[in-house]
Amino acid sequence: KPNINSNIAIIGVPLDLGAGTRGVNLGPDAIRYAGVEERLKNIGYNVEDLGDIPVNRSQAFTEPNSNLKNLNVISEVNSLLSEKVFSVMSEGKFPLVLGGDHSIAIGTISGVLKYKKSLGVIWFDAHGDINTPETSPSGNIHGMPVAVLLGLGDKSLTKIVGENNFLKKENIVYIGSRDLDSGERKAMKEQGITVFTMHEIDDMGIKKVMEEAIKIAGDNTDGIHVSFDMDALDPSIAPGTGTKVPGGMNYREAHYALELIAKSEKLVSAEFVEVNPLLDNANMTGKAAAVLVGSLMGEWLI
Ligand code: NNH
Ligand code: MN
Ligand code: MN
Ligand code: MN
Repeated sequence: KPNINSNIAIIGVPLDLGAGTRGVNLGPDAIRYAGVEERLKNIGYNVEDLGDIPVNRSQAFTEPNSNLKNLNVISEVNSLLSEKVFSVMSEGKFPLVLGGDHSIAIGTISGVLKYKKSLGVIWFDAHGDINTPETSPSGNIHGMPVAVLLGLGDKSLTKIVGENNFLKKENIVYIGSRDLDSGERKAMKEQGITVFTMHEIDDMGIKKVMEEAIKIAGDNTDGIHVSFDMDALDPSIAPGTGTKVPGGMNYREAHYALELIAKSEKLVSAEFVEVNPLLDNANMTGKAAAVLVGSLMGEWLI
């Protein structure tokens, strides 16, 4: 095993209200049924599954035309998740969060930030997820978590992170981007955020990209968090996700990227999101997530 905390706490977040397509709430169980816990136990981790964060759907879809759809439920779920992640880390455990739509990164990462003040984040995604309510083309909050973590956007979301607790723009790096909205490109440029799009992966190769990404997220920080949106992968190997974009990372690029993060021995927390079993083929995407967790946690080491 690489030098990663050997006590893992799995937290499921069955939330799909941040996405435009229904069904990603079924993602946590899809990853569980793909055997993620057994996989980690087999390589020597102590694993406990803490079950799911409750999602109260009774208040959902009351404002379908809002530019912050389902804000109330999403704020509530993320507050609970943030507390849970913080308490897990305070107990000396590694939080492995299974989504759910990507809005849950607000809860996961804010929880980690309460424990590790200077955190690096590696964001694998076809998308930028750095929209604000003003720039979002959809009003779907899963397209906004990075903005919220940087302190931009609606107060009821940024307050979950906390005034003096925001992620630093120099500590986040994107991998696999290929579908950015115009407001997102502008925000990324203005903030000076490092973005390794698919073009850079083609150009530099995944090894070079990851060496730079690990430097950005890992040098002068208290550790690295991996936020892995399954749509970073090419849709041919991960069809069960709501916003597929052609030309994504291939199987070995994704695994090798996560293996290099394991090797860095700087990993402190992780989340795998946007698995939608309703769009999938025999849980291919849930299985892909479970196998990627293995690579991130050092399963490849002999
Ligand atoms: N950029 C679009 C939006 O903000 C799509 C976001 N969808 C994602 N993000 N799956 O990862 O609505
Ligand atoms: Mn995303
Ligand atoms: Mn995405
Ligand atoms: Mn888009």
